This record gives sequence, structure tokens and C-alpha cells, in this order.
Amino acid sequence: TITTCIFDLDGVIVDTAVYHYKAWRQMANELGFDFSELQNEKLKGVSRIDSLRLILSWGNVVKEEEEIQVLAKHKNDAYLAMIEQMTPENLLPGAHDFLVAAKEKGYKVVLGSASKNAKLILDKTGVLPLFDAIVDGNIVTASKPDPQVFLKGAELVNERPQHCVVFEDAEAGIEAAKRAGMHTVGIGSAEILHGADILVSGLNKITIADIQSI
Ligand code: B16
Ligand code: MG
Repeated sequence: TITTCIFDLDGVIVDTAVYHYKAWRQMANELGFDFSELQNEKLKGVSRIDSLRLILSWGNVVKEEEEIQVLAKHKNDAYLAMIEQMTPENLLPGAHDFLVAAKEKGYKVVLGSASKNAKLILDKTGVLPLFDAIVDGNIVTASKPDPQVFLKGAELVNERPQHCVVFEDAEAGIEAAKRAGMHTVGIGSAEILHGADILVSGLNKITIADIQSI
């Protein structure tokens, strides 16, 4: 039986990918190049510093370590200014109701995100009190597809992996969950998330009752 729901943040609960894209693109433009929305797909679930290294490689820009840290902070400041404006209206369709239903049915609700800004985003969108545990980019040392983020989440609520289901929109996230020995719900398209146990387009297309039939 499943007792615990572990949610990815960007792409599952909120669409912060659009803000990340805006802020990264602004930085790239300042450095004299641009990158496409398709390239931006590759940044989903990837940590801030790894994303930056990838973007710099696309622009054939080589920077010293010190300047890389400066650029990362510069991007994050621009991103934070956008996050500050977030409200509960920025939750993806069905996210609020699904989280509330999971809580009401007695599931443990956990966050498993690569973002260092995860708590702020949950707070701004009003769902922070619904979480029993939060694993974010401040805790995690190995990025998805490493299972660390989800294993840590299970550990924080004293549950074993086989009792957990992970909701993920990124291929690397589904792989991380599988490596952790957990059940998976893919949020997004079949081309990307073929490994998931169940596939839906959003949390508005699934009910908490569906989870028990996995
Ligand atoms: P930050 P997730 C990820 O969130 C994003 O998908 C990814 O694009 C971003 O670079 C990463 O968080 C780090 O975010 O700069 O806020 O620490 O999908 O793992 O919830
Ligand atoms: Mg994601």
C-alpha cells in the first residue's frame, strides 16, 4: 500500500520553468547569445549551477569559477524578483485540490525538488503548511537521476520506498524515483515519460483514489 506522496515542484505543482527560462535568457543575452525553448527543456530538474554550465557551453562562453558564481547569483536575483510576485493562482490546475485530498486521506505529503527556492515558492503559493517534509536543493548533493532526493524524503517521514509514489514531470526525475524503488506518476507527455507507472497531463487529471490502484 502507498502511504506517501512525493511531489516534484517545477512542472508538477507550479510552472516556474517559464521564470527560469526568462531569467536565464536575460543572462545569456547579456553575454551575447540566445537559446531556444527546446534547449530550455534540458534544464528541467537540473540544479542551478549545472544549468548555468550547460547554458554557457551552448553559447561557447568560457568563464572562471569565480565569475560562474557571480552569474548564478545574478540569475537567481532576477528569478527571485519573479517568484516574489507569485500567488496561489500560480499553482498548476488541480495541484491545490490534490494536495488537500492527499492530506485528508492521511497520506504523508513530501516535496522532492532540486530548487533552493522551493520553500519560498510553496509559501508564496499558500501550500507550504500541507507538507510534512521538504527535500530541496539546499539538502541534496546529488542531482536527479540520482535517487537521493526521494530517498531522503522517504527517510524524513519514516517510510520505506515501496510505500511511496513520486509525481514527476522530468525524465531524470522518473528515473530517480525508479532507482529509489518507488512508484511513479508521470506528469506530461508520453514521449518523455514512458517509464512512469501512470501518465497524466496534470494533477487535475488524477484523483487520490487512483493512487491505490497502482
Ligand atoms: P533553483 P524541480 C528545478 O526544480 C527546476 O526544474 C530547474 O530548472 C532548476 O534549475 C532547479 O530546480 C534549481 O532551481 O535555481 O531555484 O535552485 O523540477 O526539481 O522542482
Ligand atoms: Mg520538475
